[in-house]
Amino acid sequence: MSNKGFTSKSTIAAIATPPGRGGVGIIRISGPDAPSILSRLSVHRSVPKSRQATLDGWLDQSGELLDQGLTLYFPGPASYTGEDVIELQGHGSPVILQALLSRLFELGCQPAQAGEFTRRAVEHGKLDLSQAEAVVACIDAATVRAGKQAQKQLQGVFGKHISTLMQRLTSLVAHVEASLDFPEEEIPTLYFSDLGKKMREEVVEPIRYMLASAPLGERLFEGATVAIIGSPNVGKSSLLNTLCGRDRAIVSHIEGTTRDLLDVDFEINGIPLRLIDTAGLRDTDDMIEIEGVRRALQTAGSADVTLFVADASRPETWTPTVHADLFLMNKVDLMRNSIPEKFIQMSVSTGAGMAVLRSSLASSLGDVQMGDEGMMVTRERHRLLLVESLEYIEAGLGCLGNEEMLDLTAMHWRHAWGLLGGILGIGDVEYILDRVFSEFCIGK
Ligand SMILES: Nc1nc2c(ncn2[C@@H]2O[C@H](COP(=O)(O)OP(=O)(O)O)[C@@H](O)[C@H]2O)c(=O)[nH]1
Ligand SMILES: [Mg+2]
Repeated sequence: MSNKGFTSKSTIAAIATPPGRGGVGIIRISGPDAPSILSRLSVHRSVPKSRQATLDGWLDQSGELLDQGLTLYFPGPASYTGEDVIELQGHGSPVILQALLSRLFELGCQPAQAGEFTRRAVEHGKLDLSQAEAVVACIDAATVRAGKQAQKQLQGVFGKHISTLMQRLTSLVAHVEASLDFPEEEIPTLYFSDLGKKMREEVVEPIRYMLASAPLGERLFEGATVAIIGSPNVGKSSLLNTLCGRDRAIVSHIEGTTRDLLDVDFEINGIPLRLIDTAGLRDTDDMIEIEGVRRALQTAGSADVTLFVADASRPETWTPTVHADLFLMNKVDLMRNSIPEKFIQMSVSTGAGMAVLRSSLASSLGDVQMGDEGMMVTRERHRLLLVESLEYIEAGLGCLGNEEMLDLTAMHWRHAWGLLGGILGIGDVEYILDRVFSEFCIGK
């Protein structure tokens, strides 16, 4: 773990609970002076027993009681940050919490930067960088599936897979380097083809497997947009209401009912989605509807997935005029003759075909079943490092056949190792840390 730029000498404090009033408000303190500062704040003028919730009171400058609640003391290194940590659990008044915080600053605490508690945990080797990122993911999880995935990463399952790949790389590089050290020795060519085979099976294939999960993994946290387009009256708004399970959009037999964009958040298989209903595509003289159609086309162009809806009873609605990912034939309760094969046949009225639609939508969002969900790639940062490391591994494999170029193989593979290390925060990664922790909130 890099200790470069390691300046965790100060004692930091921040309000850890979100802004606004709440039942409980929590202030966290971390650093070497935490116990002595607490003993000047507490009515008991002392630090409570470690790891025991203790009823406490906290005083202002003039010795008056500001608030009372529980104080928790976690001596380092067995604490979240690895330093002495103190948590004050008081009442959730923003004014009183702010007054307590100001008092802590008077007593010598520094304001914590965004993510500084977790950053200190990384600097003290309590978490690797992928685990620290998982802390943000746990907070941001919009679905239970995303939350469970973030937990796996926080437990270090993903990081463990990366370090296993790094160990395998190290051993393969060592084999190449050993042969470089003894150039006079006759090394059978089979030796190198075996090394190449091992590299493909033990490193390249697992990385490819992990990368295949990235579209799903990233969408699990970033969400995806799904646009519904089609002619007027085909049942677009009805579909939106059915998918999200509530009466969100006005449905009527009158053409041109939906003129503005209308969106609703929901999930399919735990993937958070924003579903966007649009104005029916048609030529019209109505200025507002023209603008609605323009916005519909724009939305269809930028959505992650576009659903084209047609009306089984009106073949004139069957030809999409813009790109679409899934083709839905609605109202098959009215007619189901000679429907082109690319359409999913469905009826919002009867519920027919809805299960097929949901699963097709999930697969077009990249949903996959993984044997080990802990291998899922959930961040662009991880994906880019994996892709780049794969390029260097391949470059190294390309040089493996030629004895003159073996040193290049070792060099490329060592570089690939360093790229994988970047995922865990190993190496000279100050700039990575700055970027990763800029995503955090204060108090985490
Ligand atoms: N028979 C039948 N009618 C439907 C179905 N889906 C929607 N409708 C009706 O079609 C009309 C237009 O629906 P709407 O959702 O407003 O269409 P939109 O203009 O595409 O948004 C309404 O009268 C709906 O009740 C369906 O599956 N079967
Ligand atoms: Mg509509």
